[in-house]
Amino acid sequence: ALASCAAAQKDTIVQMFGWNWDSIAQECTQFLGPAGYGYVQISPPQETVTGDQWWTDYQPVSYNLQGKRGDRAALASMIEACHKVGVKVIADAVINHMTGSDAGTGTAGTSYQHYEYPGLYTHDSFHHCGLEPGDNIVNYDSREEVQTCQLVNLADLDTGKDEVQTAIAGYLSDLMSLGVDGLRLDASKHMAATEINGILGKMTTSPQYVTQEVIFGAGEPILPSEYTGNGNVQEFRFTSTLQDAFSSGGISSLVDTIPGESWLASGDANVFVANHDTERNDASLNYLSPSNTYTLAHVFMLAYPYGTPSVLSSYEYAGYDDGAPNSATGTCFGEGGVNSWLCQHRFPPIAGLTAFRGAVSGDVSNIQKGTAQQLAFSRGTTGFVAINNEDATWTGSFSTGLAAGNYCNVYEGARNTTGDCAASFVTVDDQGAASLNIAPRSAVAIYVGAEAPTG
Ligand code: LM2
Ligand code: CA
Repeated sequence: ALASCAAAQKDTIVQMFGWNWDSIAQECTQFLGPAGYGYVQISPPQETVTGDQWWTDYQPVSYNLQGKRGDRAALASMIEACHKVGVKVIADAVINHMTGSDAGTGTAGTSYQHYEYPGLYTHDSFHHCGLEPGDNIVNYDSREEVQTCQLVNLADLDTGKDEVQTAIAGYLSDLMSLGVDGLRLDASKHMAATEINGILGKMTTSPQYVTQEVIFGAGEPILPSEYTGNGNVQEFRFTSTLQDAFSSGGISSLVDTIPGESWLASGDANVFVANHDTERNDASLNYLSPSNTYTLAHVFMLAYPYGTPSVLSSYEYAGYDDGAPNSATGTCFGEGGVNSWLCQHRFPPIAGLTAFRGAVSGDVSNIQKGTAQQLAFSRGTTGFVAINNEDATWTGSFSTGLAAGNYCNVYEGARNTTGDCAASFVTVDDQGAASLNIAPRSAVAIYVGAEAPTG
């Protein structure tokens, strides 16, 4: 059941996957702040192994804040720029492990070997679970194996040890000292919830927001709900449910089935249509999904009061390993072709629905359904959305819950700063009804606060 009195929230997170710090600073000022996004989630900021692949970010070499995306000074000034326009910063914190590769030199010039990171960790800082071959996790039905063996050969920190917890807490506290507001704890499932609690307890300042990556696996012993004492937890069942619904299963029942029985409570959940892993491994919709389903799923996520939503902002890729394009040469403008920035956070429906989410409050009401791929609902008396994930127009008179008036259709984009609608508006009559022709694979969204200009 939904929590009652769902309040307006400026809580939308944008995961700026692969963006460098200077570009994020610019985008905060130019777009994210004015658009009403609550947070940017940045790629892991610490020193990593070198290479062109995106995933080098997930192999820490040290906690020196000099990675591919910029140095400590650039990080600090990005945080300042984002704060200036009311956008908070969440750092992706890779704390379960260090590198997978044998030996090398990191992005800040630190020489390392597997299990030896000068001045930071030595052989004894790591789990050596003894599983043949290579200490790697195979069996996800074993809690011990998942948490003390290695994820794809990545040297697994002994996060139960006091000195390891202290070192990690020192790194996270350093991020906080630069103004970081929140943390995404990478690979949380691979650390005991009590150990994460120990690490957070050793920090000098507590983060304002924490989200933990604990991928739900049917039948597995480690449950997302174990981690709620530390902060939010990512609800991957939301992601797969939207993928199924928008691809084939039908969206009309989503208001009845989300959240599912054993899912995280709304206040504990962080949800997304896709993240950087799922967009690559078919565990979600992605930018290549047909028939506008990727965008329409975002409309549902942002309109529906469940969890804290994250919008992935990523880039086109030809292969799994492809790293981000060079953001120094521009991000949201002037590029095309393979490996270009997608800027999902600027998609007019996504920006428009982020504004909607920041303004509406109230429970889901006035639920209206057409076919199994058509769903409309109100958020109390403050907003209304109709999603037509069908190849035919959805025509009808809809109860919106809103007072009579003309409202901008923010599916076409947020109302602009001069008060004009991005494109068209919807008229609500004295009974709160609107006559709509909703185009195939499209949506309509209106809310109190985005009225159409009069005259
Ligand atoms: C995560 N969450 O738990 C991240 O969201 C996910 O993106 C990370 O995997 C993973 N955990 C570890 O932080 C990525 C990527 C992997 C990549 C690792 C490490 O999905 O493909 O593994 O980062 O960079 C790569 C190679 C893999 C190799 C490993 C170690 O793809 O074949 O394993 O490095 O050298 C031998
Ligand atoms: Ca572990």
